[in-house]
Amino acid sequence: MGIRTKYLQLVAATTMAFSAASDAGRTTMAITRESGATTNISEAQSDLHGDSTVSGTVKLAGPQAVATHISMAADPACLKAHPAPVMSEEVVTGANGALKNVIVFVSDGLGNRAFDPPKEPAVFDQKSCSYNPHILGMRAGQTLRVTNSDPTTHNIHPVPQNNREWNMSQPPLSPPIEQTFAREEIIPVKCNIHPWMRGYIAVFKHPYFAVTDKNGSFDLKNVPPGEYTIQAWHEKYGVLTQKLNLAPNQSQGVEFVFKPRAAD
Ligand SMILES: [Cu+2]
Repeated sequence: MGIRTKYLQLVAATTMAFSAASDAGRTTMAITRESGATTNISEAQSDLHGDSTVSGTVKLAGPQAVATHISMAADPACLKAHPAPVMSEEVVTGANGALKNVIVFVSDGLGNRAFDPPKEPAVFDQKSCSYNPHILGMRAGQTLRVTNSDPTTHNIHPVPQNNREWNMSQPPLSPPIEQTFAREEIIPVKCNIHPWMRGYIAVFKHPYFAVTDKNGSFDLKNVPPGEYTIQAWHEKYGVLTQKLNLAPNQSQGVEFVFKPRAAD
């Protein structure tokens, strides 16, 4: 049974009526039951989630990449934060070619399902003159909270293609900067003061994304059954795509292998 069929049956069974309204440019929905009680969208949207999982690993084929060092000598406060040499986070590999910092996500197959963003902010911290996390996955419309944990000034500057560009200075002990991104996009982030600082904010309209850990592992949980296109994005090696058909209550494994060209 397809998710659409299942969903329609669910709607019929509970005799819910949907109404849509536009609130300050953002579409919201209310659900009215026969009793007249109204529930909020998060309850309604839990119906959109499934019980299937896509999990797996991302690997880098071929010789292990040579880690590169970053020099933070231009700012004594940054240099002081690192007694040991600082390694670039662009290519981070683990055992057996495991590739860290790949964002894996559903790129197609959810149709016109709409998911309300979480109320909690997504936190992007500037710590020891690096971005933490290096790649932040968050939702369109969710609050991005940028914090500065360093005793030096940063100037955070996301460089989007499909969202509004901004850059803001954040001296030590400043309050958090809060912003939102309206549209899906993987946005490079730089610091206008420290040229080595580079991170990414990946913005999605749905909750089915994950960033690989040092084992190259990821999990996409609570995915509804359906036919999906899954992508794995890496800042240096680009995008890999796979299609899969996910049955209800199924755990499906997927492996992505980046095969860099010699020039990479
Ligand atoms: Cu900085």
